[in-house]
Amino acid sequence: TEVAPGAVHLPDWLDAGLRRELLEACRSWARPPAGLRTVRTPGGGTMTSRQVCLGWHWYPYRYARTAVDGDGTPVKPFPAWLGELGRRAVTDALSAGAVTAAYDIALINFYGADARMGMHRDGDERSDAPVVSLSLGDTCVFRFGNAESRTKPYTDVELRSGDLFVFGGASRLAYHGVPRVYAGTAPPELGLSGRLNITLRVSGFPA
Ligand code: MD5
Ligand code: FE
Repeated sequence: TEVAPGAVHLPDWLDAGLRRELLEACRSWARPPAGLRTVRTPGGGTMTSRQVCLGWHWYPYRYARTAVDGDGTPVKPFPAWLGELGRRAVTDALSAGAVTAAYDIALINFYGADARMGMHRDGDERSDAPVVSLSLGDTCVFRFGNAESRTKPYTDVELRSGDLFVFGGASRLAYHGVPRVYAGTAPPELGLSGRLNITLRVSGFPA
């Protein structure tokens, strides 16, 4: 389903094996060093999701090679298999033959029952390649807005465990957020309490 130009939602895209493998990988990435952390914004705010990065470490509002706002250790490497998954996601969501530069960043956010993400734009990368978003665990409301302001018009979409969302083209710099997570809605067989969102991005930075 195309939610906006360049924004494509493919529900239930991940197969059962990949869901389990991704969750297991997230559990290992979450461990120290350079593991899951709470992000503090310069204005004194605290993000309610907790985050771990691969490839490049995001902190408000730039990237580094070490967990500068965590334990200071080198960011974990971005695995090749995750990049291949990103390319397959783009091929499936956009017109066949869509090409994109190599994915080299993963930002993984863990949402407990009370976690939210305020309306924001992802503008710290130097590439206009589509962002690939994969969801596991609890269902959430994903609010997809416009490129001009944090306010209306926006479209609310429910993202469920196994869903793929690709944000490219005119949607790449749109405001978006997660106003609510539905606690206890994760498929029981996954064994995840809460929600995981994995975004794959192209940095456009010199290696
Ligand atoms: C989430 N994560 O559900 C969302 C899904 C984040 C974040 O927002 O920054 O980790 S990814 C949504 C996204 C990413 C890039 C562009 C656009 C949406 N967009 O153009 O709407 O936890
Ligand atoms: Fe975002």
